[in-house]
Amino acid sequence: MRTGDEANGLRRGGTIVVLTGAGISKESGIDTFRDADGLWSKVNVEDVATIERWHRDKKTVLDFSNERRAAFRSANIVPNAAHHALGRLQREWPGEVALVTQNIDLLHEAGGASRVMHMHGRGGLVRCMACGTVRESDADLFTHSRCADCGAIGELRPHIVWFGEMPLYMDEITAALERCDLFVSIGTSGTVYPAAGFIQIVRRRRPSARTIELNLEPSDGHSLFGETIYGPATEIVPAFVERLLSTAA
Ligand code: BJW
Repeated sequence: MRTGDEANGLRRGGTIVVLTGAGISKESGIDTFRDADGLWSKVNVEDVATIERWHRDKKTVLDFSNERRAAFRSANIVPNAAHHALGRLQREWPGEVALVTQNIDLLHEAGGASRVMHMHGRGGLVRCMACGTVRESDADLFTHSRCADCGAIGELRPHIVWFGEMPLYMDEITAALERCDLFVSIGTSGTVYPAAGFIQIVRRRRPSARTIELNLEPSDGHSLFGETIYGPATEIVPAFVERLLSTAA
């Protein structure tokens, strides 16, 4: 493990981009995808999370998302110390903190973050594939569900990004990466693009930026980061934020 103090030297008021993944919500009780006990060890990703599958077999895809919604509802899921620390960072850092998450849960918001870019969509929203309308809804979806806006039947889906679809906010995220002074990646395995390529964008387009990975263990792209810190998010993220804010004080 490489350690250091990348936070030191970051100019006061500089731009920070934080990318989070499933690992930050693990200690809140939400399974990751690719850990040994993760979601993809229980279900085949090709069966439930690709746009091709949606077009071939909507029922299977909708049943899976209904089950996930039910599991989220029944569990007492609350933000953990890492979410709260990032909320604090957004409030107290004397510059921009662009918070980008691959997660569909709303734990960053519940932890006090005011603006979150959910690049893989988020729970609590449905989208009509026929008219494109996005609406707040936590209701289960079925192949006979009808769009309240255009009347199409069987076109409503969760507003999340499946494999083969374009993630959201890409222009805004790319612009933030190209001007950032610090890029922090937290709790992501670095296997899913385009998020996995953000570190390369920063290295290429913003070579002066500090880069740091915080994760339970080295991600696929760990060697591309200038600094790495490993441990549970609830321990290492609050400590990192504390250090960053005291540097800026
Ligand atoms: C802890 C911890 C603790 C544990 N504390 N840490 C061939 C080559 C390259 C790319 C492709 C390719 N073929 C296809 C592609 C593209 C494809 C892709 O990347 N595939 C790869 C798998 C090969 N990507 C796409 O299709 C994306 N779209 C796209 O690329 O559009 C084209 C485009 C081109 C150019 C620019 C822009 C766009 C769409 C991806 C959609 C992903 N969707 C999902 C949704 C699932 C559905 C659902 O939620 O119900 O998003 S899949 C899933 O993976 C989910 C996650 O957001 C995403 C990332 O996972 P994440 O967050 O990294 O989780 P894990 O489980 O992998 O890792 C957790 C980490 O936490 C681990 O490292 C642990 O160690 C750690 N951890 N406990 C701290 N307590």
